[in-house]
Amino acid sequence: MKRYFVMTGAALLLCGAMSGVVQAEPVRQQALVIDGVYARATVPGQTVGAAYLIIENNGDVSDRLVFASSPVAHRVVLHSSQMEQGMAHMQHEKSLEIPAHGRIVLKPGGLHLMLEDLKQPLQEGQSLSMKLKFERSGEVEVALPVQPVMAEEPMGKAMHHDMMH
Ligand SMILES: [Cu+2]
Repeated sequence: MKRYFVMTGAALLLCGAMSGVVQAEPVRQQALVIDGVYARATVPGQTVGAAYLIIENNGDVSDRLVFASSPVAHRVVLHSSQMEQGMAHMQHEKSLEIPAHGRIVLKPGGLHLMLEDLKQPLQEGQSLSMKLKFERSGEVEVALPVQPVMAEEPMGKAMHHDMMH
């Protein structure tokens, strides 16, 4: 079994650079549009994953992301990360404001949703579901395609960040 995962990981790394990025359909929930969602595939031994998305608020009042959960992880938490002296430094955020007519982008090296204590590895090509709970707009479920480990990102920061866990 262990060998299987090792080989899968190696295959993912090899294919990663060449595969196209699968786009998920935007999800609408009241005044919010959730777009560009994806999670990053994990490498063998990795117990946390990261998910990214864009939240747009077309309403006249601000909203707030207050909770997230996924069946593949014991906890999903919101993190912000910053580079400090060449090291990625992460901070836990309790909630995230989405200003009226504003747009929040979760991306590698910045805000992200951290899937902690994974129950299974995240493999490229899979889709995982995540529930997002907003203060005003309520709960919405999104399907995140799992992208290769090095999908669409400036190498360095993000990888470094993942390796820190
Ligand atoms: Cu994090």
